[in-house]
Amino acid sequence: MRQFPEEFIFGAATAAYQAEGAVNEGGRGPCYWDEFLHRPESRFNGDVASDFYHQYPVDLKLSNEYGLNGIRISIAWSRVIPDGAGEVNEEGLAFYDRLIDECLANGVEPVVTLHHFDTPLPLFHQGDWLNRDNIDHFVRFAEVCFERFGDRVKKWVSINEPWSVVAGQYIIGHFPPNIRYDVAKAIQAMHHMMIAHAKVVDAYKRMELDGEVGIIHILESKYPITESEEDREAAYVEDVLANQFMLDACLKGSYTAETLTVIERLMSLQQATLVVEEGDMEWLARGSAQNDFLGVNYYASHFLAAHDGESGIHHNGTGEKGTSVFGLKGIGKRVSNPEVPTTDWDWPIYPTGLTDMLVRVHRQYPNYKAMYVTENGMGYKDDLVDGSIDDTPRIDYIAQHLNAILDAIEQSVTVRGYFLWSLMDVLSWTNGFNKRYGLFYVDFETQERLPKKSARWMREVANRRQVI
Ligand code: BGP
Repeated sequence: MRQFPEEFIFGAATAAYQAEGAVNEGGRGPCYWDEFLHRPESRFNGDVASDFYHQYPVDLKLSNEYGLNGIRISIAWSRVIPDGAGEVNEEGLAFYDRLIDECLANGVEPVVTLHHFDTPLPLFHQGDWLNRDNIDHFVRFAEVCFERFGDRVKKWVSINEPWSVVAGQYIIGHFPPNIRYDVAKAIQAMHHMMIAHAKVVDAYKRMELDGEVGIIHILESKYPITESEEDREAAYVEDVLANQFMLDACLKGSYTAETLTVIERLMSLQQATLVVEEGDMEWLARGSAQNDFLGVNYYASHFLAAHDGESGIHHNGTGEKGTSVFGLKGIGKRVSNPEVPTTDWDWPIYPTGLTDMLVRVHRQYPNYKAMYVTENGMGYKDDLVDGSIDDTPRIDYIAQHLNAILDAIEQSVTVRGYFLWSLMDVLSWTNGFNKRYGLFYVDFETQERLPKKSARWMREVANRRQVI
């Protein structure tokens, strides 16, 4: 039976706003989600979430008991620098000291993300990543964290999923500031995020710390639904926008001519041009030479058809299967592939897309050094029956994706770890608490944790380093 490499990390992931709660404790300032999810029409918010701020000793003990040797956590920028740009908050730093020490005491390596969708509110109101000042504020925050935790944290992630941030903020509109179909803004913000990433990598290396630093991208493969030229073009354009533009930035350190042709055409559809300031491309080049790894988040792939009509998007945020619509003028339309099953939130379950993506990065960007699959998992409405949770569909999903990783490793791709999204059930940004991903079920009334069937299965997988 195939085995994962000896040093392979079997971990699970969390993110500050989705897990911590305690939004008014420890001198924390608000991030933009606090404001957004407190509108009267909001169905949920992250005030308490999974109470990780207080429950982390329980979660780390469980991680250890269930065979995990890695955890992704993120540091909330607004706990450390409450307004994003001003004074550093010692209480915030002290919380992460305790959390990191608890990870290490349990033999669970912390992989720490600096930006997981949670820009501090004042900086958000100044334009977030569309405002270039955000870059320098973010680099300062990163330096504060490197200085304080760099002795104990050996794997750092600058930014989690730039594409999801800008797609949510400027295309789908389900993330604040809720702008729709503005592909030009999305592209410009991604460019700034990639400069920020490069500067953070450079800062880490300048500080001569002895760990690794990288970035995480969500990388969903895009396939034409038919072999027609028009459908192939739609898949190609969505791939350049969502994947290749940023892979070029972080791994090549420059945008290739093919990438720029697509990007410039998309900008011109909105009478815009990509603004690249003097020195930007030098930063990208410098960053790309110093990355230690690429984190790949993978949940789904998409099947594309040509689309001549206006843009139209419906986000399925409730789990009402079959309600999603995603069509962008000048790009294409996501369509269902009858041979590919989907989750209740309409996410196609297509593990081959993960193998294809890992192999593609390996071939197209041979300087990537190492990849980690930093998120993968299945949103599911887990039912508590007689005090236990049978989440067999999630086990099947994870097994298929672990096998997809083994397929890539067999093709010489360097993959060093797998982090399941999520460790325990957490808040889902636009879906709330009924879209669960955790290995550990959370009773959000009592904050009690209950290992699901998948947790017991995962323990066996990690122990044997085999998919069982
Ligand atoms: C990724 C994010 C995570 C997590 C996950 C599941 O994009 O990095 O924070 O939320 O997706 O997404 P959702 O909660 O929308 O199902």
